Amino acid sequence: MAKIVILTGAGISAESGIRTFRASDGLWEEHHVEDVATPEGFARDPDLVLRFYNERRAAAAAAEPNAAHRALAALESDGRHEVLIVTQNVDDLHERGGSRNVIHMHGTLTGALCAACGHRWPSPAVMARGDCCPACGATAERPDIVWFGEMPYQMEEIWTALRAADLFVSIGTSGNVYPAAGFVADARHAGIATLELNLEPSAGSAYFDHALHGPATRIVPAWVA
Ligand code: BJW
Repeated sequence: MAKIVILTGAGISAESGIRTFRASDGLWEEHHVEDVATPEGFARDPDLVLRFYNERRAAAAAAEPNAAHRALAALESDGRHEVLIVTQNVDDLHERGGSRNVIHMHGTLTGALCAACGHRWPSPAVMARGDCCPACGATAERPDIVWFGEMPYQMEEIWTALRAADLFVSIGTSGNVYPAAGFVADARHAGIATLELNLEPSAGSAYFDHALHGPATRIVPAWVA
């Protein structure tokens, strides 16, 4: 069975109505993503950061998986491919679209994390300052999101899968944020075929063997078919 590792980014959820990061210059209410998605930003203004994620949580819950999410789920269940989706997205549209083998390397909007003891548990729909950790009782609840300067989740598992893959596919990501942006170079180094599916050429475009450009809901089902 052909082993395929698929990296996805905000572009795959764009047509479900979820805003990408680097559209509108990466600004959210005049704040740079880098300011609301850092431990320093959270320490400086926790209410702002909690509001940012409460809004994103509501937007993700209201969104529906699109044809690109469903096409990847069909690829996984066709019995001919071993598919691992490594997503940078914190929404759950891959799972709701039917995918089973998904790694959320940047965390999830549906998770809470204790900054004191590292315990992880399901997030309330609206996270407020002062909520306690169910494991240690500290009032250190934060979104279970990997912010800039923090280590993404399951990196060893991702690199192991990447080294064993026959094909690496990158979908809907600008290729600006590491370590995910480096996967294509890692794959090339390991002699694995690489394919980019994106609205436009990404920052790492030159590294890919092949590319298809266009909206994900058109080009992902076309590639899978
Ligand atoms: C469509 C479409 C449609 C639109 N159809 N396509 C060098 C090496 C290693 C690290 C660094 C380095 N230099 C700097 C760093 C540190 C930093 C980093 O990368 N900074 C950059 C700004 C340079 N990285 C980190 O801090 C990471 N941690 C880390 O490196 O730990 C140490 C380490 C070292 C070595 C190995 C392992 C670890 C952590 C990064 C955390 C990122 N967090 C965020 C926010 C949290 C999640 C959230 O709130 O949602 O994650 S930032 C934000 O960017 C979010 C995204 O997951 C991430 C990537 O964005 P994405 O998905 O690519 O979205 P966009 O908007 O940029 O692009 C969308 C694309 O879709 C575009 O190309 C569109 O054209 C396209 N598109 N519509 C198809 N319809």
